[in-house]
Amino acid sequence: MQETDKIWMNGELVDWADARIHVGAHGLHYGSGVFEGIRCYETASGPAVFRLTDHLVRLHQSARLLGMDLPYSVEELRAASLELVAVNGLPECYLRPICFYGYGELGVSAAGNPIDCVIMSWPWGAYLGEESLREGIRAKISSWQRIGPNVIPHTAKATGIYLNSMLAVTEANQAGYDEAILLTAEGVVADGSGENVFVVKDGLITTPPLSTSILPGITRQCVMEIARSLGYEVREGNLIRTDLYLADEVFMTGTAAEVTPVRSVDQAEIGVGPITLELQKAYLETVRGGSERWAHWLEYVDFSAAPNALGEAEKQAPAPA
Ligand code: PPE
Repeated sequence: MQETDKIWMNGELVDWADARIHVGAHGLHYGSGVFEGIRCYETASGPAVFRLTDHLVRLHQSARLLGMDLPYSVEELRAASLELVAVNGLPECYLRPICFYGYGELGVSAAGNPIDCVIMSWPWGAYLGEESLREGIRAKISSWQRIGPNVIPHTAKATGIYLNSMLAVTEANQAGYDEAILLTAEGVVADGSGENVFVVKDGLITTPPLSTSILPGITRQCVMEIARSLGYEVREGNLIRTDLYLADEVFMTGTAAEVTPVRSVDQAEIGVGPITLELQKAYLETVRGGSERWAHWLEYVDFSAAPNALGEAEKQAPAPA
């Protein structure tokens, strides 16, 4: 990963190399943490973090589901995120807030452990490779099932859940595919290892309902609203694997993946379709401030709060010849 200058850690900005935790941290042993993935985009009015508050509200909800009482409010984490982007001086970056049970007691019960809160920011390009947004990706139905709602609350973006995603994406990659699509124990389509899934058939756009062991994706919700505003009918409904095989178009959404076309699922060739590309274009315009209607989704970074940040970056840039 590309290192940046500072990391926000428990209320302080520390140097990237100094953001350390003890190996006895509870979160390392038991996956007891919650996190977010957020993108900041450069816009005509300066860098803006897309739906920052909504992501931090979800972080708090994830924590509640794990019984974690986060020591920082949404407002405090929001201010910290905006400050971090300004200090690191990157107009386009990915933000990763993570809160986990830290070092104190070891043992499965988290009682007695402090809660550590960290925010990292660094440049993260296209999630599934530069070509993926144009050419689409090849997905494989995973042999690993999505964890059920009574296994771990899937509504929480909890770190431990991602072992399930890691197994699925590793299996898919080893079989030569770009990404995995997971089904639930009942056999309906849930999501990708780090994205929500949509199917287009005869002009109708369908995505699995929130009850289907999925993360309530913020990009999913944006794309549903954008699609409806463009006149498409969007439905939340159960999908089975053959709906993917027979789809006119399949695409995935996520903060990291944005809107990524899926050009094949297993052996079924689907191709990259026009509705997917239309929604991708509308989404990418929206996140970069190109849509008045959704302008309220952008939360602008105040670089004047960290006057040295951009100045330092400029000073390090080679002088023009
Ligand atoms: N499902 C899963 C399992 C998921 O991890 C994500 C985000 C989504 C759906 C889409 O959610 P949203 O970002 O709110 O639209 N996955 C994050 C990447 C995980 C990773 O570290 O890799 C992300 O997109 O930031």
